[in-house]
Amino acid sequence: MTITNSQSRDRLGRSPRSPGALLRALLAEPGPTLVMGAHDGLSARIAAEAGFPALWASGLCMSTALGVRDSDEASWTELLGMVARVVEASALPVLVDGDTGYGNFNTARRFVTRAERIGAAGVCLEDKVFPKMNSFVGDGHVLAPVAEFGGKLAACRDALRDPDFMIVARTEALIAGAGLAEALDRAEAYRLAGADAVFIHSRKPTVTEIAEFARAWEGRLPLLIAPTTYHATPLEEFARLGLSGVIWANQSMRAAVTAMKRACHSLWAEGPVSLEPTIASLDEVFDLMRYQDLADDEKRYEARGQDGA
Ligand code: SPV
Ligand code: MG
Repeated sequence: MTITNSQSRDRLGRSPRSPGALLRALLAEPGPTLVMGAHDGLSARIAAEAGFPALWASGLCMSTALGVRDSDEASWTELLGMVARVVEASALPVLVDGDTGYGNFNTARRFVTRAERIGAAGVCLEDKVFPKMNSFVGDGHVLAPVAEFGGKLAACRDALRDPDFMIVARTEALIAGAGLAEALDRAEAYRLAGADAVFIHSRKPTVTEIAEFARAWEGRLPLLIAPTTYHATPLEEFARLGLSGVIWANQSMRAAVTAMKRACHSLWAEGPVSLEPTIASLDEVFDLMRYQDLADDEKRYEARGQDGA
């Protein structure tokens, strides 16, 4: 399982390779790369400190952090503002959840080129119609026509500057109940349209339909999954299926919801006494945000200024 990034990096953790090249290299390594969901600078920093080599800027989680539903209620510029925070907070490659691309081929390529410019490593686009609804909500998931979505992928590919920036095509065929054959046909069409990887999504409680897809796919492109509902599957099984990426899409946001609820209820009902030992100290927060680096830099630049005076 990939848990570290072996690329050479400088003192600040920056790599000489582009974010897209870094993500490509990770997905090409043997075994699934574990990609952690993030929704702001803090969750990105915590995921990086834990050891994850790449991040997923989750539409669900960024929407939740903005206080809105994952049904294209946040504008794409609002979401890219969040993505910028995720990118800046760590030196890790970030795969951006671009939902449906917010309309047609033109809005999708605008989104993708802006994501590239703010330093993301790739964008994942899904083959539903705008406005989409989160894959775990309801049954009204309408798939976009295959040719239209293929054209959208091709337009995005053509608009990019970095040839290594990744376009990941996500098919929602299994979510929409369209079946395995439709999912495979769509993934193949998206490969031919220029996708660099495929994200096959499922909301079944077991890995069975993902396993069927992965076996039939036979590694034509790197395959990514988000095992939100089939989380009990051992990671070794994902490796056996030849998966390239496993995205823990929303666990960090859900952990934060539980912790914030507990803290608010406890403070309201009982006051601060029982809460304090269960929450991060301020020193822990300052360490995470590297306040000490700022103090060190202050001394360094003071000295540099005196050298030149
Ligand atoms: C997201 O994180 O927004 C995703 C993955 O699209 S999921 O919510 O699991 O569908
Ligand atoms: Mg999403």
